[in-house]
Amino acid sequence: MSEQNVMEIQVVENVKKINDEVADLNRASLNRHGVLCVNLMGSPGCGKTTLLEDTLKKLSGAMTVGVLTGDLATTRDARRLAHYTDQVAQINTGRACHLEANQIRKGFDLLDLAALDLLIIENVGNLICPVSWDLGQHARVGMFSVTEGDDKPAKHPYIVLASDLVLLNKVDLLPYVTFDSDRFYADLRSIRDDLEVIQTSAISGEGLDKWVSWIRSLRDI
Ligand SMILES: Nc1nc2c(ncn2[C@@H]2O[C@H](COP(=O)(O)OP(=O)(O)OP(=O)(O)O)[C@@H](O)[C@H]2O)c(=O)[nH]1
Ligand SMILES: [Mg+2]
Repeated sequence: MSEQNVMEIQVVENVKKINDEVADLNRASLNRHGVLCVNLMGSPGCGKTTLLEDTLKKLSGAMTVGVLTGDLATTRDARRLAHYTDQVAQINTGRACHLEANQIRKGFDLLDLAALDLLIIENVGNLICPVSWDLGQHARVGMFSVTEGDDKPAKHPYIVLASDLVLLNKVDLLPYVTFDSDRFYADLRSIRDDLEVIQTSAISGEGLDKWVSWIRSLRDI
């Protein structure tokens, strides 16, 4: 291995170490303000923002919810969510495929943490990169959808390993797509047999109450 390669590996390791330190600072700030933080991760278009729109509607009046939403290039998700909360900010990552802890720290300045009960981070649509970057969240949620294919847990085991809950979204489309639920669950169980899975649909509303109850139960931990 050349000297240059060794240097490159060290740089990446240092960046990850700094990220983890900032993530710990984020967690401390959240704890100081009594804010529960959930990091929602899933592929592009699996339905993250739609789920958050429904979540904000369901939690309206019960919890004050803020959202930091990550996207490469647009403010569209933040604009959608701004219909339901004024505690929302968009983080544009440029070419980066995930959010990092320092971006969340800067995002805190755009929100009133003291006013929040819950902060949800919508990570950049990607099943791989977000998994490796601690943001200071208390829980990670991995989201799949039936239109992506039943092989995604097997092909992306690290999001399964890192998640505290998995959502399987767009189940209203099951009659119309080729998706073998048995295979999906067998693969997922072979990676983590203890992991809770909630099937959700923005169209039928299936699973949304369960999802909201899961969030509420986190506050009791
Ligand atoms: N049939 C069906 N469509 C859904 C469901 N949830 C979301 N969609 C649709 O899927 C598309 C993508 O939804 P978004 O919520 O924007 O997905 P996202 O994961 O936030 O996408 P990115 O932020 O680009 O990664 C939209 O056309 C939604 O209307 C669902 O449960 N069922
Ligand atoms: Mg989105």
